Amino acid sequence: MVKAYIGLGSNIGDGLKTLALAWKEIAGTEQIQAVCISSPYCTEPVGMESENWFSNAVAEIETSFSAEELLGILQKIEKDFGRIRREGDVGYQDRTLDLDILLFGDTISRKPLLMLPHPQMAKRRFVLEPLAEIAPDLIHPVYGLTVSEMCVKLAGENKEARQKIAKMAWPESII
Ligand code: PH2
Ligand code: MG
Ligand code: MG
Repeated sequence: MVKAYIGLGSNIGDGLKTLALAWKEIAGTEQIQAVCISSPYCTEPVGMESENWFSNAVAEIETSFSAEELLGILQKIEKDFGRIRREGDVGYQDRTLDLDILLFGDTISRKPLLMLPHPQMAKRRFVLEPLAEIAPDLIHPVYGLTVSEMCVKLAGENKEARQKIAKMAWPESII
């Protein structure tokens, strides 16, 4: 079994509900054991022009799937939740559900379709803060820093560190 971390995001529709249902779907998949999910966060869009703020969270799982198999499972769930990818789309689009593999054990992969660890994670507050909530001492296999240290580093760094995010709570009715 490999420990993996998944970033969940949604900025169309009821994001909290979508993330909670997607987590149930992931947790109910054979060969995946759900460990935990962070609180949800309401986050300003980064790297795209959109009026729709995101709901984001990070989940920890253990799995006997390969990273490629896990990616296939997550892409199917995205599709089942109405994610539409149009040919010719440039840049990031609003989405009902985005599921990204952030870390897959200590795997380092530079395959264009599956870069691991996720190449943008060190710059994204909406990833690092929920990840720090559930795995503050986890060491990034490339940077050799803990997630807590990465949060501190990002805070001192660039304009994306000023991305607005607010920690929320899961409504009791949905988790
Ligand atoms: N995902 C992106 C691009 N920008 N911004 C926020 N706040 N949350 C996201 O999940 C997100 C984003 C590409 O996947
Ligand atoms: Mg993403
Ligand atoms: Mg994605």
